[in-house]
Amino acid sequence: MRSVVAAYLLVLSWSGLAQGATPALEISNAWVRAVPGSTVAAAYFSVHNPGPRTVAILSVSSPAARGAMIHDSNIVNGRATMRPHGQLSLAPGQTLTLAPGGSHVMLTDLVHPLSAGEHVPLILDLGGGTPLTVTATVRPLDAP
Ligand SMILES: [Cu+2]
Repeated sequence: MRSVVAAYLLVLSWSGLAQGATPALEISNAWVRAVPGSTVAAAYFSVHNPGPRTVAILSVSSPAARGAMIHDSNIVNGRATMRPHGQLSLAPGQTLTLAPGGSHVMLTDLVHPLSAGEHVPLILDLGGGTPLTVTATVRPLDAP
């Protein structure tokens, strides 16, 4: 009986901790550029690490796409290229902006074509604990 009570108290304090915990990363301005007729789309956001430790986004997934990966854009010999970035590491206090022409999350094999105004969840795996879910808004092709 005593162990049951102890376990119950442990659960209570654990859920209290979880509720009081702030997300490890702060995400703002999450959006996806809609490309009509395309099965791929790029997602962008700003991410800030307010905590005292380095936090890494290990991977990204989305229910809107069968594939998702972090990409870098570069101009090599006058041609735009993309390559996988691996994880995104943020030092304490650091802010990173994923934006057109730079890093982005490549959504591949979209479940259905995206249209402007739609909301797309992005699920960020921070390595352990609950993944961070971000809602990105779809903007039209000509969004800056
Ligand atoms: Cu890409």
